[in-house]
Amino acid sequence: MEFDFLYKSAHDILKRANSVLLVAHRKPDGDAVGSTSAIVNWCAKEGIAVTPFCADPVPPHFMYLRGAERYATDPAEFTRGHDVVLVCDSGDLRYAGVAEHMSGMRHGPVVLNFDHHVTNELYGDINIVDPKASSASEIVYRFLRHIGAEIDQDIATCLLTGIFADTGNFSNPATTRGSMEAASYLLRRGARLHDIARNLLRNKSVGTLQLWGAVLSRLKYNEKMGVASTAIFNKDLGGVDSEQVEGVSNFLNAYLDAKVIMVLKEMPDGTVRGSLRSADDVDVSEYAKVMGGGGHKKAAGFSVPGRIIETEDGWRVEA
Ligand SMILES: [Mn+2]
Repeated sequence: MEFDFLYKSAHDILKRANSVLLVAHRKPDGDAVGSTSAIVNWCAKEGIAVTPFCADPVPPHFMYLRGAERYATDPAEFTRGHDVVLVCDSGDLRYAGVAEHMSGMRHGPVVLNFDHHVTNELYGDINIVDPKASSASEIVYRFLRHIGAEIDQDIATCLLTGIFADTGNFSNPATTRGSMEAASYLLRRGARLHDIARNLLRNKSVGTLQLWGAVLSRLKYNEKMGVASTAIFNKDLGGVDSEQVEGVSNFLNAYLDAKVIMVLKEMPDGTVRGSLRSADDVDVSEYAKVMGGGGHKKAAGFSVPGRIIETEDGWRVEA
């Protein structure tokens, strides 16, 4: 109910747009690519000119989604006079990787913000932000349902990809009646769940799993705090792409019963990135904020300069 007017306004703006620039956040995940590709496909059916953009190339394992091959990565896109910019799944424009490009847009486009991060900065002219939604894809789903759009198999597969990814394959606390009902509707519309599971889960290399092994072998557990933590050092990465270790905190969250899970990772630029997860009712975004970061109640992160030092019962970041 509270969003009805916003859905209608966003629909009116999109219908009247000359051309829409659609932004998926950098280092795109299933929800970023799923939510934006769904809109690409809907715009194509409606005859709305749309250009999807992502600061990083969309990874090959998303190419089963129609529209995933269409993303522009050249920031020059922001100088081409798009009159509407729609950003999905980004709490702020820095996270999206487009803050500078956006501030350079002289003609002042209308900005639409579809998101579910609790830390969302409401940077849009229209903000459809619901932290209770499992995913940005669930927001796009509600939007499309509200405006009476026909959800075809391609759109359904895109949206179910985002819900599947952000609910941790329907296992984490974002798995609610609402997200399951959306998933159920999308399956009725022909969403290809088998393709989703194969491409999102069975996409790890042997090198990646060996790296996970090393990271898991140094897992520490602080019983008093209920915090399980581990660290990924520069030397671990060897030939493995550092993005390939992102999944390890989700893996721990799925299989280890701890209040909070923290994975620290040394980055090539001399910073340490912390990734926090909780399956409990602990709000890890509060922890992340203390460290200058942000995120969701159940999944958050931060970044600080320094390197990781092992201590007796945990880890310390030393400048
Ligand atoms: Mn998301």
